Amino acid sequence: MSRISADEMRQLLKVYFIMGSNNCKENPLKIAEEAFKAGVTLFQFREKGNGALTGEAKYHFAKELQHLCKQYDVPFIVNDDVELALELDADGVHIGQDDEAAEQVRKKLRDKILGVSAHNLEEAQQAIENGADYIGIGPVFPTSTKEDAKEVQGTSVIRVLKENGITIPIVGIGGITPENAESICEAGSDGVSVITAISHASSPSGRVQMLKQAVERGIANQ
Ligand code: TZP
Ligand code: MG
Repeated sequence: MSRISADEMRQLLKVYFIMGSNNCKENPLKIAEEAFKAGVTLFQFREKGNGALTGEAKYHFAKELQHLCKQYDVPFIVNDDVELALELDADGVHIGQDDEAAEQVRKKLRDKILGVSAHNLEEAQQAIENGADYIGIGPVFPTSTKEDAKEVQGTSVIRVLKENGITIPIVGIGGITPENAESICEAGSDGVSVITAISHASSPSGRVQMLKQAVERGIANQ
């Protein structure tokens, strides 16, 4: 195996669904399956915050979601927990600035996908140097999903990265909906990563389709 190419990564970032059991009001597996059927391109298992599963329960839930991902050919990324990702032979890991150092995680992951959250040009450059395959930028819009989220930045950081010649695949995060997704991609993002927009949707499949269309419109206007 070799590292994922930037072009392949960009395709996967188009509709990146992130979810944990506590982000759902109904059966999480049912929501995920509906979303996958409608064309989610990448999935992140993010089991954290109030009421999150731990230990065995977390492990089994992750396994169920990974199984579903395999069924629908959606790569399975694990948030923060590098050991879990390796144990499950997941497709990759996403880490933030306060998690294990990206350089170390890259060594452990070998060729698996590594995503790193960055909030400015310096953090982005560092993540690239440390072996990231893509960078998550946000919160782009106000969100109540992440309690310790940093200041809302709109699309300004994405624009700054593009203006400074950053070519690594980029995905926006935070408060993204079908209504604002186009503007994020227009600014230079390769796609959108969302939790609530899909996990709380009365029709997850309808929501995925709307996000996909908005992303394609935004990319066409880059
Ligand atoms: N990182 C920055 S904002 C955020 C994370 C994990 C939460 C995004 O959730 P939502 O519900 O799509 O706003
Ligand atoms: Mg983290």
